[in-house]
Amino acid sequence: MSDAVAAIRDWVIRGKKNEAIAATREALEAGADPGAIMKDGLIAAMSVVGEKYSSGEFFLPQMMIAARAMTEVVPILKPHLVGEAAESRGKAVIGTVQGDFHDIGKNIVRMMLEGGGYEVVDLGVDVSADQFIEAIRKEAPQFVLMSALITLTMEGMRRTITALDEAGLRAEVRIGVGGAPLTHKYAAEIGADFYSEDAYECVKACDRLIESARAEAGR
Ligand code: B12
Repeated sequence: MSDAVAAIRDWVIRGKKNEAIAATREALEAGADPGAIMKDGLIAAMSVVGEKYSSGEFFLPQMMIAARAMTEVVPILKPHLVGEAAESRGKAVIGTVQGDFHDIGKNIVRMMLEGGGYEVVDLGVDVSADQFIEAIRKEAPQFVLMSALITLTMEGMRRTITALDEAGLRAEVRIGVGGAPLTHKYAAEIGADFYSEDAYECVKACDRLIESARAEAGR
């Protein structure tokens, strides 16, 4: 990892948003790879913050100021990470499940999908199964994407999928799930169509599903 990326990571861990912003601008001007700033700088910072919180070195306020620093740096990176797509590839409804207020990862997924040419309807955080159902009826998306960061709130994904089934909507959409505590195994167990470990993989998974639906329709 370059010194510039390490510096951004360390400013975010310390919650120093102005310094993190300045370091990010400088690194971009010096030609640093924006993908590396995201992955090895910002996302790595959040892992360290999570570890420090788990070990008792950090408390909620430190976690909050680090999260705020990260949230402020992301828009600076956005134009360097995502292009302008010419045509819409498809529509996705995205939200963080009920009881969960973590949205940094979801917002990155939304940003990368928009850059990849998808129209994204963002339902925000603490989204109930009923709210997902209402949005599917209104928006008719190809994809429903759910994020969860807390082990206990992951069950909101299962509840939502069951509710979609009961509402007769399950076959209308492809369901993708993600968030730090998720696994392929859990995604399969609750009947999701895919799990991706990061935003880049999520765009690729949606692309693959769109391509196979097109191939199927052309057959
Ligand atoms: C920042 C943070 C916060 C911030 C959130 C700010 C915000 N606006 O989101 C604040 C300080 C508010 C917060 C609050 C809490 N937090 Co918190 N938080 C974190 C922390 C440090 C980082 C999360 C993060 O943003 N990571 C960076 C992003 C980019 O990564 P990501 O979310 O995983 O997203 C990537 C992928 O997972 C994927 N992805 C994400 N979503 C989706 C969706 C789809 C469809 C797909 C395909 C992919 C995908 O793509 C993303 C980008 O590549 C984690 C630690 C950790 N290691 O995760 C704890 C952590 C998640 N928090 C935790 C806890 C306990 C809490 C609180 C309960 C604390 C409290 N006592 O109040 C509250 C929860 C309140 C609530 N009900 O939601 C625990 C959860 C423990 C558990 N396993 O259940 C963790 C793991 C910390 C810890 N080690 O204990 N938190």
